[in-house]
Amino acid sequence: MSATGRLKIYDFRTSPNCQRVKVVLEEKKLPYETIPIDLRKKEQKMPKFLELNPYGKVPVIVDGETVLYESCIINEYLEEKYPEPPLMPKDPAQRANIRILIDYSLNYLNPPYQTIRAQMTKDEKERDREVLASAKGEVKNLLKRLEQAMGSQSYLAGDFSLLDAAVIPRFLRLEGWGLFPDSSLPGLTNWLKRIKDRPSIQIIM
Ligand SMILES: N[C@@H](CCC(=O)N[C@@H](CS)C(=O)NCC(=O)O)C(=O)O
Repeated sequence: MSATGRLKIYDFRTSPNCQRVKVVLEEKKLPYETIPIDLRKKEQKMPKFLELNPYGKVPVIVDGETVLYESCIINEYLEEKYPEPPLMPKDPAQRANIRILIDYSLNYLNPPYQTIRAQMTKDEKERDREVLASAKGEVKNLLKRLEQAMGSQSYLAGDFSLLDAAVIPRFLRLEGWGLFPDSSLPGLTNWLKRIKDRPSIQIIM
């Protein structure tokens, strides 16, 4: 099925939530127009933008008459509306497991991830080393579940899927903060190396 008109994404280039949607748009080779929203200028809180997304956040996509926000919901919509190439397995149980792992990686893992982020955005000398080390340890510990789920597969759930798209922006940041490569997470370390060869990932790096 081809796109009805050209999809639009309201985007802030470095936003991880926008990046996971752009990965799916690229994987599905959907033509799209990027409308930059400058979060530093609070453009996301302007009345015109709030008409699109009452939460005042990016991303938003416009597909014909359809206006959607919430990155993971947008990705599910893209998968249903533009099923080729498929980014979810056919089996309902496998699909449910992917959704559990997306939720786990974005929500369950969020508290220590945000602690690291808060520390890393400070000047080096302002960082609390103990807090940082403990949060890094906690994230690595939580990532063991993804490492196990992936096993010897090429991507987190076998073939490249919405799970890889959902979590890659977070992993690129973890790598930037020094958590990867990690010999205690060899599967995820290799996956991170491999996934960066995909053109869809290169556009968010
Ligand atoms: N749950 C939303 C979160 C969206 C979100 O927090 N977007 C951030 C950019 S990464 C944003 O727009 N922040 C600006 C603000 O909250 O004012 C999603 O997955 O799309």
